[in-house]
Amino acid sequence: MSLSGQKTTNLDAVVVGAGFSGLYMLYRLREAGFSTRVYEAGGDVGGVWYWNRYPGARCDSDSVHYCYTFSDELLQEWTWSSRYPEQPEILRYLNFVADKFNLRPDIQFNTRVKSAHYDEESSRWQIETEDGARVSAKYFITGVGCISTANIPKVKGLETFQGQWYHTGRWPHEKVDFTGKRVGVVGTGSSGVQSIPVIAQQAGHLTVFQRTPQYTVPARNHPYDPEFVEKTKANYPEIKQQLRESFGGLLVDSQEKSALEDTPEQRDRVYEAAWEKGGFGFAFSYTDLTLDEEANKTAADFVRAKIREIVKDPETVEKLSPTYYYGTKRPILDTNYYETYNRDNVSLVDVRKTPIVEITPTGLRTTEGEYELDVLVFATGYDGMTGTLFNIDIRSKDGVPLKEKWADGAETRTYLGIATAGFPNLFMITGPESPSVLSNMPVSIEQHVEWISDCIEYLRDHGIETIEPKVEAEEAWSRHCREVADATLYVKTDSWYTGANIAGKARRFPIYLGGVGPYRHICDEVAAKGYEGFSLSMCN
Ligand code: N01
Repeated sequence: MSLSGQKTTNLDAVVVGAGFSGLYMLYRLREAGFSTRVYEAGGDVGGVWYWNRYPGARCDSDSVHYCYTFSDELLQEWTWSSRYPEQPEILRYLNFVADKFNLRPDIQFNTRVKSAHYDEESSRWQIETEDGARVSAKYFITGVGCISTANIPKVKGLETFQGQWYHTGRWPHEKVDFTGKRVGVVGTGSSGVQSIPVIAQQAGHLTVFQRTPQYTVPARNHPYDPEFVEKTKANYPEIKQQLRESFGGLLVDSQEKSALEDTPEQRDRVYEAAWEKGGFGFAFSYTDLTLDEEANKTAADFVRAKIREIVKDPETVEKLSPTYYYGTKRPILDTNYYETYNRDNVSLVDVRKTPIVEITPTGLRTTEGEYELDVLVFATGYDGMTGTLFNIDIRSKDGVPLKEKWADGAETRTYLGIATAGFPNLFMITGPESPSVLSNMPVSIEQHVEWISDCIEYLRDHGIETIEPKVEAEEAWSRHCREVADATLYVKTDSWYTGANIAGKARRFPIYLGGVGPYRHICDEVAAKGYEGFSLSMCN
């Protein structure tokens, strides 16, 4: 049922975002007969894949697993070219999905949702967009992504810069030409590590401003051979089941034992094989790499040895060698990242030692001196997990802003990472305290979308007006989430996971680390028990 031409003031559901989450949410709700509208700030579908057009942007989960699995027809019709395709191919895929399922008529592009206030009297969400339009919906569903609010450092003088500057997550649609230019890249997370080798090939000179050196493992991207694709397509039912039951929503070779059970020689063989194979397998080589300091050190030492082997200049080796616990920032995959520092046109500046002081009209100044630049690229990441949710003024039935409920220091946030007490009929796809960014996102997105649409159908079929977590269920979930995280090394590292990258943000670890498969079972059990832990109120 399309909404085109219909009155839009009263909808069953409003969904925010037309990326992987929003597209599938729309499909499911529409199939179930709910009038649904998606609002999308971008000019087209794609979510992160619409915005992240920086050089070298590509996925780093195997593409045959980094996709929807809900439609057998779609799985058979779409063919991925390679293990880690570039952004344009992933964007083409999402456009293909939107067209195949005729989703566009129910998506309003170039429209940012400004506020969503729950009105207890009507039991409806009152939603306003930035252009002043208002709609009312029974269900308000966020599919805004976990890392979509760009973090642009507040460096003095940026407005005076006479060259061009960009953030990787807000890349222009037109090609940016670096040929012969003096380029600076600030940041060496996944976006920096992907873009630096590509920019280096074009730039006259590239200066990388690094605050924290990173562990990265070769991606070893390669075109798929047709036989592999055919076999994969034939096996999708089994693959889908394995992905859903897996720990991270990925299929990787992992040894079900501690790194410390192997001798140093055995470990070297395991790590070397994973390094050669490329991909996330390295991070899963042993079960305790993010649990035990000694086990962690074995993987960290291996990567540091690789850096010494690859990079020629000893001073650069020193600067590039990470010291934090391996894997406790987002593991990174690269193509020729460390090798890039052997190029004559690339230099590395340690801005932890010599911090950035200001941007000048002609470049960037650190405490050590000024670097003249024509182009400046901020690969400085995002206000993750909550930043985008907080940019919408979401208010509870008592008028409390979500931002206030989750204020710094608040220990309790969500039930299952899907819903939050005080906000009836609000659902968050891959919300805080779900596996989200520590999983292969499409797998987690499909799980949430299916759980949410099944829930909404249940409410309709049982004459239930509202659903909302009970405070005690929420407290127990937040506590469980925290206890699982506290048993790992993740909480000991400053990262965007913990909010440490954003000045003034409270430190917490809002990701459920219990694993995708076990988490799915918990959510399914809650539903099977009539939405245990939620309060349900009947229609009058
Ligand atoms: O951002 P990041 P990202 N001065 O936060 C540095 C996903 N992703 O865009 O580590 C100087 O990881 C910061 O330094 P530090 C993926 O989940 C996926 O790269 O905070 N430096 C860091 O080096 C990923 O984790 C894909 O000390 C500053 C960098 O900027 C997430 O997105 C591709 C600074 C930011 O790294 C975010 O990745 C790309 C400052 N003021 C992204 N502020 C794939 O699918 C920050 N930094 C492959």
